[in-house]
Amino acid sequence: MQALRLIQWGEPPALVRVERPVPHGSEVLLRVEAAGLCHSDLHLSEAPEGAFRYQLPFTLGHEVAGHVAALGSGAKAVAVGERVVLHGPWGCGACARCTAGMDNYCDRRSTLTWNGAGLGRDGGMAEYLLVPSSRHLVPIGDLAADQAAPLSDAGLTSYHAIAGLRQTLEAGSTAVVIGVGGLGHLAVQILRATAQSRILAVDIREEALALADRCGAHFSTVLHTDTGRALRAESGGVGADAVLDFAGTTESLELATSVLRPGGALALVGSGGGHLTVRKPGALPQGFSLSLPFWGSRTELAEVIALARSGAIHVETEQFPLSAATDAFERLRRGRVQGRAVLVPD
Ligand code: FEH
Ligand code: ZN
Ligand code: ZN
Repeated sequence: MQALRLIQWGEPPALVRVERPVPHGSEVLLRVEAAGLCHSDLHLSEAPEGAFRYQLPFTLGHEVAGHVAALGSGAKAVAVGERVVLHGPWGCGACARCTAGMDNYCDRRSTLTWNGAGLGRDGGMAEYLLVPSSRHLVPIGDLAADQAAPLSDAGLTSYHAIAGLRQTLEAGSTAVVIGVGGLGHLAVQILRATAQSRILAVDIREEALALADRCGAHFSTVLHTDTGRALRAESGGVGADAVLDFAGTTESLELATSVLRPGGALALVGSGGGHLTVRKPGALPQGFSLSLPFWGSRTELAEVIALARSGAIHVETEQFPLSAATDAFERLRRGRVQGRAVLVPD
C-alpha cells in the first residue's frame, strides 16, 4: 500500500510502498478515507534528530477517518464496514487517564516514545491504518470523512480548549479567537454552538476574516497596532472574558493579555513558541488564568462528531490526493491553506 513516511530526521517525508498491515488480537484495520494535515506534521517533517523521542521510520497522519476493513480475533465493539474517526492520542492504555479515554493526558506520557498515530507510531497518511484497539475509534455514521478527520484534531483540540474556559463563557461574555486557520475557524463555530459569548476574531490574513465571518464571528479584524483597543471597544470596554490563542507567538500572547478582563482566562493552543512573563506584581490582569490544553478526550471527540452531525459545525477543507502530499505540505508551510488540508488516498 502507499504510505507517507518519515524516514530520515530533517528530510521531507516520502511516499513509499509498504506491506498492508494485518490485524491481530484487539487490533482493527481501517481503510483510510481522509487524513488531515496539521502544523505538527510540518514540525515533524522539518525536525532535526533528537527533537522528538519518536523512532523512525513511521507513517505520518494523526487526523484520520475511514471505515473498518478487518478485525483481529479479539477486536470488540466495532464491525467491518463501520465508518469511524480515530482518537489520535494513544497513551499507555493502562493508567487512570487512558482507561478514562483521556490518552491525551496519559500519566505515563514521559515513558512513551510516541504520542499516537502518526506521532511515533504508524499513522493514517496511507491507504490503511492499523489501530491497537477499538477504544481509539468513534463512530461517524454518514458524516463525510473529510469532515470527520479534521474534527479529530483541529476540532477536538478547539473543543477541549473551550471546555477549559467554560466558567468564563456565560451569557454576555466576550471571547476572542486569535488565528482563524484550521483550528480557529472551528473554535468560532464551537463557541457559536455551545456558548452565548460575543465572538471577536483576529488574523494576520485578510482572507481569514471572511472565513471568520462565515463561521459566525460577531466582529473580525486583521492584526494591526491598534487591535487591542478595537477588541476592548468591542467588549463594551471591560475586556475579553476568554481568549483562545491559536498562534502562540510572543506578539499574540501580548495582544491576548492586553485585552483580557480581570478574572479572564487565556488558552494557549498554538505552538508559535512565544513567551509570556507571569509575575506578581506585574502587568497581567488580576485573577488571570492560563491553560495549555492538549488535544482532547475520546468522550469529547464523540461530542464534537455529534455537533458536526447536527449541522452545528462545518470544516472548511482543501482536498489533496495522497500522491500530492508534498504540495499540501508546501501550501501549509506558506500559510496558503484555507481551513484544513485533507489528504485522500488515490
Ligand atoms: C501532537 C503531538 C505533539 C504535539 C502536538 C500535537 C498536536 O498536533 C495534536 O493536536
Ligand atoms: Zn495535530
Ligand atoms: Zn496512560
